[in-house]
Amino acid sequence: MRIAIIGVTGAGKSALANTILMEKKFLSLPSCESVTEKCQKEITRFENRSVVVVDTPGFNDTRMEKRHLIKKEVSTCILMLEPGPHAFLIVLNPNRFLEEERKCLTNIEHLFGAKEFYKFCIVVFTREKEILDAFRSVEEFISRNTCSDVKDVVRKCSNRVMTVENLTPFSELKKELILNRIKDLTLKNREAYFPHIYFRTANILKRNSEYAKASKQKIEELQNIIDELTKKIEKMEMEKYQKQNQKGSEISVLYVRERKKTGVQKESSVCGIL
Ligand SMILES: Nc1nc2c(ncn2[C@@H]2O[C@H](COP(=O)(O)OP(=O)(O)OP(=O)(O)O)[C@@H](O)[C@H]2O)c(=O)[nH]1
Ligand SMILES: [Mg+2]
Repeated sequence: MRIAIIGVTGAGKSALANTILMEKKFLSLPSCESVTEKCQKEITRFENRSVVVVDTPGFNDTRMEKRHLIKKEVSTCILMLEPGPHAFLIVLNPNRFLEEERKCLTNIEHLFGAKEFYKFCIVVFTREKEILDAFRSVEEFISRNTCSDVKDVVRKCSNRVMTVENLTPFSELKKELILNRIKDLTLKNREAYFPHIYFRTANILKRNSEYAKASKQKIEELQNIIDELTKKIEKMEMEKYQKQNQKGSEISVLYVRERKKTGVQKESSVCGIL
């Protein structure tokens, strides 16, 4: 199973990832700024299968505001979940739904597309204890105490919602509850994974980089061949030049010798005349 954890900064994405892994592998801190800045991938096991979990930075992050940076992280996240995620956990803090959260949901919808994407999503409210201290169920909390945007995203996810308390100690039971919900979704989708354009873009990026690597290698090989051929040509030219030089000097020796001979002959004939 391959899972992407997405949502607003500070909602508890990294804490949820740790709950699933039952280990503190992801940095989770109280902070007024975003803690996770890059996607991180970890692997755990569930029912003899490996489960890949990718934690992401908040998609509302002010420092990630520039859309291309968010896109880059989305591509990284999808690449880490190759050939594509089976589930997206949209993490929300039940205590907050302000402009940031609204912006985050809009960004998510923008980045992943609409209808098809929500087939792979589950809304996860962290701080379960606080919800269940005040309401009988998460459904009651949603119907009585959330705004229309939250209701809307829950509806888009076909009412797939769960609550998690990350601050209690790790437990096998909590891990199982979460992963069973994801397994149900995966079975419902017949093990299909999210086939979004970003997944394709990520693959194209990867293929391009492989192609670039192969091309670089090819260019280096060709350069080596050219270098060798150049050396051979230079050597041949040198030899040719040396041969020519040798011939030239042989000829000039012959010439000098010939000149000397003819000169002697001339002299002797002149002497003879005289
Ligand atoms: N009470 C309570 N606090 C939680 C829960 N989950 C997370 N927190 C706290 O919320 C704060 C932020 O949690 P993170 O896991 O760092 O949040 P994040 O979504 O990964 O934040 P970024 O990495 O900044 O995007 C931390 O202090 C957590 O301890 C929860 O279920 N209950
Ligand atoms: Mg985080």
